[in-house]
Amino acid sequence: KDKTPMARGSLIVLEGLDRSGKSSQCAKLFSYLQSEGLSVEAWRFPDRITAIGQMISSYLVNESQLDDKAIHLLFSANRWEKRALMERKLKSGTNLIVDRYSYSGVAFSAAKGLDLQWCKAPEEGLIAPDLVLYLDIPPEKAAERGGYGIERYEKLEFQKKVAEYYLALRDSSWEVVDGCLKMEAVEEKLRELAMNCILKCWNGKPLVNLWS
Ligand code: 2DT
Ligand code: MG
Repeated sequence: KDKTPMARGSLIVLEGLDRSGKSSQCAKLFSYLQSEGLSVEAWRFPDRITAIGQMISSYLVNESQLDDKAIHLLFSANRWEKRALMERKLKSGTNLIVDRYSYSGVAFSAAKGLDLQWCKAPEEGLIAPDLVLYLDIPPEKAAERGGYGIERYEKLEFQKKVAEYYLALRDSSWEVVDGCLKMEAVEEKLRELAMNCILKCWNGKPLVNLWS
């Protein structure tokens, strides 16, 4: 009741299809917040550095084959292994800008045909993002942008399915930003939305878990 609100950092996630501009925008947002004197770190999932992350990476570059459910659980475990650190960072006032999170986890696996609820279950209890910035771009348009790489999933037909599942996962933490706008316009929009979110968290918006 008379709980003093705790100032904390915010968890800001960028999501979108491959070639939607996510990674560039993460980098830009990160430097901007840093230049504003805020405590901020840039994270990404999969985190390919850890032992689990290396298994994921070798799967993505087709050096290994894994059952669809097994790889789904590895992606999730890769987030779980960073959960405690994530909570400490947020509680100590550091803002996190994260390139992909549970929404990618669910959308990509569901696009392979796995049951949506089954895909969501292992994400339950991870920290819920304060803000999800979804860079919305038609899959055809994304495919035109310098082409896809050679990794698994980087194919137009598959990306179309992923896009459908992403939009089915939208919740109140989401802001859909038109990824077809000029890079500078997207950057400006993201800055504004991020600053707003950071202020709310600093003023004590409570930390909650997925899927709330
Ligand atoms: P990058 O291109 O961003 O490195 O992603 N993916 C990602 C999943 O299938 N499940 C997940 O939980 C996450 C985080 C999306 C590599 C690919 O991995 C997919 C693209
Ligand atoms: Mg990629």
